[in-house]
Amino acid sequence: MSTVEKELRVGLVGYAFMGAAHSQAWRTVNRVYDLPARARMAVICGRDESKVADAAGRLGWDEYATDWREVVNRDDIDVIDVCTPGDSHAEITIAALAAGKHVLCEKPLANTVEEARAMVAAAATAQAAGVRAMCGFNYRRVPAVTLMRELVASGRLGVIRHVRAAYLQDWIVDPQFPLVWRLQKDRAGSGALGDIGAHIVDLTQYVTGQRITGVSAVTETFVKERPLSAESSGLAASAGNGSADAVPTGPVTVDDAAVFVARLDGGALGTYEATRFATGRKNALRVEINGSLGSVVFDLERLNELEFYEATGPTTEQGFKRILVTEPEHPYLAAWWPPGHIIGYEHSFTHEMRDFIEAIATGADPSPSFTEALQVQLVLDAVARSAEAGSSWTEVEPALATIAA
Ligand code: SOE
Repeated sequence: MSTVEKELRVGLVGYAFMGAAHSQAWRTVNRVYDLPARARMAVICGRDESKVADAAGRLGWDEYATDWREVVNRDDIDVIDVCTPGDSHAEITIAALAAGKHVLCEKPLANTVEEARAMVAAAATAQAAGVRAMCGFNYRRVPAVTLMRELVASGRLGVIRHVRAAYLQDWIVDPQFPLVWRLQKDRAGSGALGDIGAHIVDLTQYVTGQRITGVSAVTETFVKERPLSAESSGLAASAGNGSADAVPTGPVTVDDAAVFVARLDGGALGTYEATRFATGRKNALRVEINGSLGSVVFDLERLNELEFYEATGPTTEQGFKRILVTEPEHPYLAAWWPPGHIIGYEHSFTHEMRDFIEAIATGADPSPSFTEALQVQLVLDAVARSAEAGSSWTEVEPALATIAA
């Protein structure tokens, strides 16, 4: 018997990759978890009417709309889920919070620190009126990652010395891959840095409970000019393209790769790599933490597993063990399948919706809060500034200090 009392009517803005992933999660969450509120997939919103109409039917939404302003101001909507490119996160989120809607905003929170600060301020004002805001760093909710954090927090790893993180993709290795919005600074804010670097910055701060305090970085744009796509054809084509029938091209204005070293406030050293040029690596996210008493390793391509090494007992018997993270006692898993019946990428989003619904219904503060997401944004900003300044050491302000200022 379900204990559901309340319906939360959701409006989702955006219907592409993340819109589809979030839809899947909204559709599943109350079928798996017994929660104090039930999500209703009320309306999906996007500018292109035929595409959003198609998405509404395919993804399971009651209705579609083409104007997000109308959606955020509707009296019958309780939650706004922002899955648009980064250039509209701040505007939609701030309007939705002002209209009293709970907001889930995709990562990275914004395209700039300034926008992120404005979003934090809007969330703080709305929170006083009982409105909740959360940023969608979904990988926190992979059970093995949550377990990793628990192991670090319990002291089993001792003092954390090293944080080693890489997020590797290869989808733009081909120079003929078109100039999509993710390769344009005005739309995406940054490239590999904000899109996938943001995940490893958030994950490592979450898992260790430590904050990155300073960085030294290099970034690179390997392919500087790309063919315009239908999506990017509004951009001015570059001149001097040779023959008259050559495909028009435009400049890539974001980084293809970002590599940096960091210090964390608990004394750990961090190394980070985010790239879209790791040929053969499709979506390879790996985090390794080394402490004085042990180590843990997470690899997204084997997301049901966690490697754990404890430097205890006879040295002849020490070694990394593989924990299969599918027991009902493991985070999030009691509601899914029997042990060994593995889960995947999409489940991280279902877990995200579960936690958000629970926070809204119980009045708890959801995490990652916008302040935590601002902390990530401050790191991204410091990485970009360090790279511009020839890798010079760049301090990262604490988010709380920047809000108070
Ligand atoms: C980019 O390719 C992307 O889809 C990111 O935007 C997601 O956040 C990441 O989870 C997978 O890769």
